[in-house]
This record gives sequence, C-alpha cells and structure tokens, in this order.
Amino acid sequence: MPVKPVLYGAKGCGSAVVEAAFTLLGEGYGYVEAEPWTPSPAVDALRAVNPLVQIPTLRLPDGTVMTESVAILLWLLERHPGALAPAPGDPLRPTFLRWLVYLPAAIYPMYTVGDFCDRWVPGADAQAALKQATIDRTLACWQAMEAALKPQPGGWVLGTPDWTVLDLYICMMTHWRPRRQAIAAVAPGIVTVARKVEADPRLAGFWQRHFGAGYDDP
Ligand SMILES: N[C@@H](CCC(=O)N[C@@H](CS)C(=O)NCC(=O)O)C(=O)O
Repeated sequence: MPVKPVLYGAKGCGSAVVEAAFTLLGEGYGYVEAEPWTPSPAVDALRAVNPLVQIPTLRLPDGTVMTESVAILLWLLERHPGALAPAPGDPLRPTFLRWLVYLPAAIYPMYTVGDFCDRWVPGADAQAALKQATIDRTLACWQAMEAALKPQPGGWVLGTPDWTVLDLYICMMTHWRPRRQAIAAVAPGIVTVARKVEADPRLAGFWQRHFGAGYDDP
C-alpha cells in the first residue's frame, strides 16, 4: 500500500496550487503527470479514479480519492493548523472561506466550459461566442473580487500578515485566460498580489516551472 498521497496533475493546471501547498507544508506526495486532454496510460489511470478525468485528483494512502482543488487544500490545511490560512475563529476566516470557494465555484467552471466549447454547443460560431462569454464572465468575477477585497498595495489579498492558500490560488488562476494583462485592467490589485506571490523566495522557481519563462504577461 502506498504510504504517501498520490497527486494526479499537469503543468500549468489546477493541480499547481495543491503542489504549492504540499511543498510549503513539507508534506510528501507522489506525483503522476496526467494532462486530461492528452491520451496516455496516466490519463487512463486518472479516469479509473475520477470519471470526470479532471485534475487535481488525489489518492490517499488508504485508497480514498479526493477531487476538487479546494477540498484537497482544506484537507491539507486541517493537518497543519495555523499554516497558510486564518485559523478557525479568526475574524478573517469567513472571508477567507468565501473567496477560497469562489475561485473554483465561480471562475473555474468558465474553463470547464471554455476549454471544451464543442462539448456544450455545436457549430464554430456558437462555440466562439460561448468562449467569449466565459472570458467576459471570468473578468466580471475578478472585478467583483477586487471590488470586495480591495487588496492593498504591497499586501496579501486579505491583508493577512503572511500569504494564505488564497494568494497562491490567485497566483495560479491569473495565469489562465485571458491572463494577467486583461485581468489587471479590471482587477489590478489582484494581479499585484499574484506578482507578489511569484516574487516570494519560498516558492522560487515553482511558478516558472509551471508557467514558463515568459509566464507573466500578457
Ligand atoms: N472543480 C475542479 C475543476 C478541476 C478542473 O477542471 N481541472 C481541469 C485542469 S486545470 C481539468 O481537469 N479539465 C479537464 C476537463 O474538465 O475535462 C477543481 O476545483 O479541482
């Protein structure tokens, strides 16, 4: 029986924030690169544990399978009280939970739809229109988050003394369509937070490995 959890993930994908948390918390894990849209034995193995064939997917040593990025993050945080999150009872905890769930609940589905428009509607024109609608909605979501949280220059997104997994998630997700330059036009403070995360030496090299050398802009 494996002694460490095994993470199914892919470069530049939603598994990156889970890897970042594992790394920062000093937890060991195995890793299987399984890009869902590229057929491979690893993707067959992923499909066997997650019929949606999505990453991140985590298989625990007892065989339990976890999907959903934020469920995995919260499970990890439970094992390290006080790390990477405002503690239960902290006045910032409800705000932290709200926005941590908002990212995969409000924004991530825009990629589930926009990356595979042919799953949802037939015809090139309808697919192009649908993709644009997901981009517009993504920007509206970032704008709403910025307006609610008003990230302060030089600070983490919630104004916490140190970063939380919310900052890490923002860093990852702002690399995705329509990417930093467009997101900065509606949510400049959010993008400033993302860049602050990348400049932090605790994950030196990590973001570049996922998003490449010219990864910041556009
Ligand atoms: N709700 C899931 C979404 C995961 C997800 O959509 N991951 C993408 C990769 S970044 C994926 O696997 N897409 C393939 C697909 O949806 O078919 C989460 O928060 O983990």
